[in-house]
Amino acid sequence: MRRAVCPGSFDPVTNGHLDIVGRSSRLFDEVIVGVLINQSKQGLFTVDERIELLREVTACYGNVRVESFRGLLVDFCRAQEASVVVKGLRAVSDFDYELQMAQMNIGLAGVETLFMPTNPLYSFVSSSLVKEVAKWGGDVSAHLPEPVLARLADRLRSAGA
Ligand code: COD
Repeated sequence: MRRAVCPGSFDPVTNGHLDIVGRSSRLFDEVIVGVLINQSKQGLFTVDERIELLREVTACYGNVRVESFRGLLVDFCRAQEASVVVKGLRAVSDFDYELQMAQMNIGLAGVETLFMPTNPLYSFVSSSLVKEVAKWGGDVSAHLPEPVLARLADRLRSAGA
């Protein structure tokens, strides 16, 4: 079985992430979305909330699973029996660091990285930028799946932003 991991923080999942997951689901038998548990970084959404949103917006793909992981990505890949990581590349600025991680991951455990060019519609979209724009009342509806948009509005309202 050809199995790939799409890893990230997903705080929250954007249309850019979803585009990569959807395209990966057509290339692999199974795609596992891996949500990093990073105790040193407080997110806007808890890991459980991110997983819930990801499950909701990927439910249309029959071969996508969402799991969390802590520690090294290559250990998660090994536990999931996946030998490929899929990463979206937005711009040259993504490339330097992504290349370093890809080379480290192949050296550590033989895990290959497949780089997928972002859909130009989402090349400037990131979770952090979307949160910042939404916080100041900007329209981010083109960049987020509908359930995420609603949850983000609720969260920012309750945070008094
Ligand atoms: N278009 C296309 N792709 C996108 C877009 C977009 N608009 N936005 C994001 N992506 C893709 C990118 O491939 C990105 O890598 C991925 O989605 C996740 O994005 P984020 O922002 O949610 O997540 P990051 O960048 O914080 O995630 C980093 C990882 C968790 C993948 C990384 O830190 C990691 O592997 N950590 C585990 C610890 C480890 O193994 N460290 C050693 C690495 S060698």
